[in-house]
Amino acid sequence: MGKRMERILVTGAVGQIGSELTLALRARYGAENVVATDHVTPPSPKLRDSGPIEHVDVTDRDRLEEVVREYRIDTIFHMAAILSAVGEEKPDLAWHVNIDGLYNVLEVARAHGMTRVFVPSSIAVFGPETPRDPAPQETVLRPTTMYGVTKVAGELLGNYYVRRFGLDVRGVRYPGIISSETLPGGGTTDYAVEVFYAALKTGHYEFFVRADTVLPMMYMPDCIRATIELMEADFDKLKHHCDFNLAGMSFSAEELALEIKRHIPEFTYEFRPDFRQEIADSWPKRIDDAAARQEWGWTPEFDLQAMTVDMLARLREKMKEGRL
Ligand code: AKB
Repeated sequence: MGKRMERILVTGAVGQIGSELTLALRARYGAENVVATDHVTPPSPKLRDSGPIEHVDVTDRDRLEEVVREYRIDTIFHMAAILSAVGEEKPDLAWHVNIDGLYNVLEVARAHGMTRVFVPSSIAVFGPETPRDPAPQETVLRPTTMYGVTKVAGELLGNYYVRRFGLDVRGVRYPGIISSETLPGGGTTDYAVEVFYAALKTGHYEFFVRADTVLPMMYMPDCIRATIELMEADFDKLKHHCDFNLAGMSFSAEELALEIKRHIPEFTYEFRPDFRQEIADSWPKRIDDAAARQEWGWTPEFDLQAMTVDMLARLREKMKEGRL
């Protein structure tokens, strides 16, 4: 099993995945052992008041190292990143945060002899030359976005640290993540989250992709479980490290709209593709995640139907509490 993860730091803890991952890690490893860090202050009292919290911009190595020292951190979940759509608008920022930030995290982890580091990758590592249905584990990685370029480099860098320095770095290629707690910021798959909020709040949604756009997606409870299961897996059973394909479900934008309409019959929608369509078209429709299944026993639980029921129930609850 290797060394235990005892003192954990999460970067990007205010983000879509980071905010829910931090709470899950606090529940599992003890609230005082999980330090939430971000360059912005968490708006959610749940995150702010449930454990230690520090201001860290991952591009500032000295500050990161200071917090690592102060809390005697042995494990980092590095969730801070610029996503695909913002990355196309600000490629310079995407490079700085995703590459320089990652390099800082890996160097600090190496210098402090850390137990383990989680570095997320994405379906954005694939490009138009990759087989789309499904994208194999071992395949062409020629993305056409800056985000994708940084994610390929991140996988290579993580694998390099495993081989060259013996640092235990692990990561998955996340599909689009659907969740009810924190909105995603600046991704191409954001429509699959926004549509739920719009259906409940205004009854109408304008998709920024075509009706027939099919992308790999995953519901947050599966995403959190996959992340923790990979990090707790036996190192000796892993042949891959930072580049596991990870599948949940796949559906077209219209299939998603119709599924929501089954629960909210008055919901209306239209399709007005913008620049994000080109990004979506460069990504696969489905993912072959046989390696994750074989090496650490991955199995998703949520399909489109189960996810829709749960999302609507959680968002209705938030609405009642005045949090939507
Ligand atoms: C994005 O759309 O940029 C992200 C991703 C698939 O990595 N959600």
